[in-house]
Amino acid sequence: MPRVLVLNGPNLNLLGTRRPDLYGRTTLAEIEKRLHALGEELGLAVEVRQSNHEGTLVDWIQEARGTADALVINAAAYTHTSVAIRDALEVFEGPVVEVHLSNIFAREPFRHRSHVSPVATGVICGFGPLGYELALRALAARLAPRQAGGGR
Ligand code: DHK
Repeated sequence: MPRVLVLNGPNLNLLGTRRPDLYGRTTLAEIEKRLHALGEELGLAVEVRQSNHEGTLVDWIQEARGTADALVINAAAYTHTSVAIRDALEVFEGPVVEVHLSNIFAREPFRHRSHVSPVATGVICGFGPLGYELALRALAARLAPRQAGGGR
């Protein structure tokens, strides 16, 4: 079964109570539960992690080489600042989906630049927690095109 690692960056542990006007009221634990259920439906083994630390995220991306087939990443604020996360993602062999709950392009100019996008397979932003589910569906189509109906 293809393995998907879902990584979340700083402050996403506060989802549900942090700026619900921007990020909604769904907690990270609820997102994780949904992703596990969807993973079962799609035939993907899903693991969800969150860290407030840049180096920890870099370590997890490095470890994913050989242990995960695909990555979903919401690097949160590090999206806009971290060359280290970008460089780690660049050497991951499988598909990478960049996710943001909010539409970063409709927000402050400093959020318009992503260091992740140039090394991502695709980007989903602005759909709240649904973005993570869309990312899993996109990966299912990539990793097992016949089963997921994403092949030709
Ligand atoms: C989450 C954050 O914490 C911000 O720093 C990003 C992202 C946007 C999101 O929309 O999921 O700028």
